[in-house]
Amino acid sequence: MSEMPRVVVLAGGVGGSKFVLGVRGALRARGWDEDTTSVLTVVVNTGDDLWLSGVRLQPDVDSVTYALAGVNDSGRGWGRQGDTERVNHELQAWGSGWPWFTLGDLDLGTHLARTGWLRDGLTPTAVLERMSHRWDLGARLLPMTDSEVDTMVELEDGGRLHFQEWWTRHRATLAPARFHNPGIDRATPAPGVLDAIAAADAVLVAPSNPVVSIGPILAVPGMREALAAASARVVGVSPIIGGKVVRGMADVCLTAIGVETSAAAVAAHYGSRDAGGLLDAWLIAQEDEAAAAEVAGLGIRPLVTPLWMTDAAHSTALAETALGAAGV
Ligand code: FO1
Repeated sequence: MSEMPRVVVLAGGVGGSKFVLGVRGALRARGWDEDTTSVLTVVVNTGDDLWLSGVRLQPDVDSVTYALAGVNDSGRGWGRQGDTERVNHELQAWGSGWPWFTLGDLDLGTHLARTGWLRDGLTPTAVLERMSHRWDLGARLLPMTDSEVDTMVELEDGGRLHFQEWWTRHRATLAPARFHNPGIDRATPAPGVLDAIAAADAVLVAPSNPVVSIGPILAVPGMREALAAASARVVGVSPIIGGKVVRGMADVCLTAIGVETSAAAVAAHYGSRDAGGLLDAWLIAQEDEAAAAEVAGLGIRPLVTPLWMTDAAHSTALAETALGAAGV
């Protein structure tokens, strides 16, 4: 391809951010002069979003933004590098928010700015567009939808709580029966999402949580149809390496929806595009090489490649392999 390919990435938080950094790196490494912002669109999960202490939090949107800006706390996996917690202590003293949930001072600046603009009547898409101008992100970020569709967890014991409480307070230890996003049936993809998918030369599915990160994106009405109709190939990256989740508690989410924690089972969960599913190709780790035949049997092209994104160079190499699998 002689022109810069147009790439759409579907992404959640930590795995999504590292992968998007890699895609930006791979596009930049190809040596075009063009700013990658015009060709790289990231559709970000907003199912993790919540209202807390009067502000709107968008954890996955912020993780991707901060990572592309180079201001993320990469050790912790969320929030800003070198953040402090003065305001958080004050909020705790007032009994505001959740005692187990930290709102960093710099991070709160983001939430306050966002909430102010939402209160002024801007849509989440317009807010994110405005926020993207602060740094040279090299990507256009779009929320999956402008509707508020926060993820709720219904427990085996009949209880029901916000995903963030289940994840951060209980560390996914309460047995989940179901995850759902109230109102998602009436949501529509954010402006620009469907056009970006239709115009894409490659659609990449980041190695994010298949249930609570990629799941909500695919659940927005119209999204699956757009992906099925895309002229680009859809290439996914397994979030499972050596039969284990890389980080977080995605295995608990997978078990809850009856999917085994394996590269082949997640591929089967997404399904082959030829059979009405999502994927044309699936990148699996060398540790999971034995799963390649099973993936091929699903009608999905397996590609065995190193998946550990331990640094920028590895993320870029992985993204380059994914772009190659998409034929660009
Ligand atoms: N994760 C935690 O484990 N503890 C926290 O106190 C916490 C605060 C927090 C604040 C803002 C933000 O954007 C994310 C935050 N996260 C925190 C991460 C987040 O809860 C989850 O890891 C993701 O939503 C799951 O992808």
